[in-house]
Amino acid sequence: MQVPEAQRTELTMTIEQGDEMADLSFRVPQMNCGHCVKNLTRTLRAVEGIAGVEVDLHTKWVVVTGDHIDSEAIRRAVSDAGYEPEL
Ligand SMILES: [Cu+2]
Repeated sequence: MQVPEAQRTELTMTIEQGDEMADLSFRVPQMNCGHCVKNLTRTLRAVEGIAGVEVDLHTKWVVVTGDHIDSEAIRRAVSDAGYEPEL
């Protein structure tokens, strides 16, 4: 059975919580539907060093978790996906 993307993200974060994890949050005001959330989540999970991604469509806040978070790489990836991250 396929595990939905959102659950998989939660699972990853739970498993890795014991390690030295840092997180970074920023807003992406252009997000406006579930497609944006899926798209952004997939985009961010592909960025090296990122283990977990949480996206809140209502508040437009994104939280990424990982041990080597590179804000420049995140900015680039999100911009390439067509959004303007506020970070
Ligand atoms: Cu959308």
